[in-house]
Amino acid sequence: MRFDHTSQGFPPAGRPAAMSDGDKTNTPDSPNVGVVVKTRPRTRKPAMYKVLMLNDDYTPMEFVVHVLERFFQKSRDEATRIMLHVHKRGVGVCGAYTYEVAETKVTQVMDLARQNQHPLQCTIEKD
Ligand code: TYC
Repeated sequence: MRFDHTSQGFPPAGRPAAMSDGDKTNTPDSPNVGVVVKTRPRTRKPAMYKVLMLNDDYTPMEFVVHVLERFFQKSRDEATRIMLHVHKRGVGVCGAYTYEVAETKVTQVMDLARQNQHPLQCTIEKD
């Protein structure tokens, strides 16, 4: 059988693969040396968007509390606190999320409100 490089024993024992004959970048005239440069990790925190809930005269308080529990993972006490804040002040924050998540929450709230014929409105505001 002829020598088959896909079988065991290639590259030949005693020569590390990284320094095989094919490495043309590390030569006596042009050795692999250079300045060590520290790189700053190029990651950015995603922009956050607040979901705001608006007051109206018709949506039942209990429905708003339900929405805050279901879509914003609030406890009943926290949901009630936020609902009463919106009722008294006109607007309140449900939570802060990345853009797509915030957009999805607004759609979910508005869809459920429309299905139940409530005029409840919410919007997105950059954090
Ligand atoms: N103002 C409403 C009422 O008196 C209750 C309400 C609270 C509606 C918060 C909307 O985002 C809202 N039934």
